[in-house]
Amino acid sequence: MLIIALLVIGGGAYGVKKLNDKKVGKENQPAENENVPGKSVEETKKPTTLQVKLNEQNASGQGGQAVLVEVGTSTLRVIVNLAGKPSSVPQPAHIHLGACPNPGAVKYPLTDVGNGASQTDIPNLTLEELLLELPLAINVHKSAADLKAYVACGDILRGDANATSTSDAGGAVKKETKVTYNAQGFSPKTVTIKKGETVVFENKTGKSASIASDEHPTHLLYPEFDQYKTDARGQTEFKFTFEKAGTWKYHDHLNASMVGTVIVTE
Ligand SMILES: [Cu+2]
Repeated sequence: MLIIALLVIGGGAYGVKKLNDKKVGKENQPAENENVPGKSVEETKKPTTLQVKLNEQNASGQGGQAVLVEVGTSTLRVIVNLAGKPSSVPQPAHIHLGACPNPGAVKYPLTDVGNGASQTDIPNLTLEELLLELPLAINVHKSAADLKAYVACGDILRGDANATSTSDAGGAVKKETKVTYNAQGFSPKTVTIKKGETVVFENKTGKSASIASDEHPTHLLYPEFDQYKTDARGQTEFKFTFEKAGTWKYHDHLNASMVGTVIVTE
């Protein structure tokens, strides 16, 4: 409830709807949306709020979430809330370059997390500007003395508002082919589809994975075919629509010996 209250103060109706679709969303839904089926007007607006799921690292018991919300005209407020065991020692937190679980250099320092929560105002930064700097991840460290131990990490991903741009405006159902990825590898290892069709990669390894076009690590054979660069980054399901005919080898970027092939015919 604290987060919701902060959002109402700082973020406006968009964030509240996204955060709390079930309950608060209805009250905040503008009346003019009533006759718009499916996609609401809000989704075409510039997002001013974004949620980031913070996944527990190293069995810390401290998963949680961060909310990024624009306040005023050019300040980005980052609110971190960790559930579970709050730590009594200050826990350094940063927005890092790169992605979980091993993000790179610090891009924006955040206020230390104390008793599971912190709030930081980053001046002269809008959410839109931040999203131009992806990939970024929010990382919380165990303590100043033990910076190398991570307790929570979350990739900053574009929100649903952007994801809807990939949906088919005509409403036509396109054919989807499923590839399951488990400890043994991709199955089926080779699939053949027609140009314009979609492959759904489902990660059932229980580990992080990121599907990418060969060759590792540059992924230049089909640069767009790279989960890391899409809204599905960090998700267990990655859908990709192949618009280029050819034989496209791919791999799990986080475990590059796992490979498969998608053959796309005209
Ligand atoms: Cu790779």
